[in-house]
Amino acid sequence: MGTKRLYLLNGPNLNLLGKREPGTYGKQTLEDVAKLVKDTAWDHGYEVVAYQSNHEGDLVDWIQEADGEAAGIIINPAAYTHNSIAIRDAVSAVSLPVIEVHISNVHSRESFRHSSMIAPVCAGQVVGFGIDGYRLATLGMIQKIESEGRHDS
Ligand code: DHK
Repeated sequence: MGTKRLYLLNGPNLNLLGKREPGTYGKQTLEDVAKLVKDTAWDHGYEVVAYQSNHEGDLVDWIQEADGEAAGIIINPAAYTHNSIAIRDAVSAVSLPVIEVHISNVHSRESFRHSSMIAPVCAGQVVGFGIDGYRLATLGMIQKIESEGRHDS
């Protein structure tokens, strides 16, 4: 059981949202993403802890930290999606639902983006809806938590 709190984790280069390849990732910033998730969660009585790092180990640490602190994790592992056994193992190690988000449609891009190391151990994946994917993931996560009775306060 977890509290009515979600962790929002974003991986490498997502601190550059808004200026990074706007044709692919849009013009909105990481602050906009955090606000969207926080507002969506708040409407359903959930709070959000949001972190971003360019370092794999930070993401592993926060996934571990979320166990006991949160009821679910929404993560965009960014480039680590495609190669991180460490993040996959961390997701497998915690007893929380995890939803993977990608802003772009990774399946219409280079072939190395088509596979995810993390998705097979996640509860679900949202891909290709721009930053609105984070809102959709938040709603899906809350629905899952509530229907499975995973929160305790
Ligand atoms: C973000 C990245 O930084 C890429 O490395 C992934 C993902 C796709 C996204 O669409 O959010 O391949």
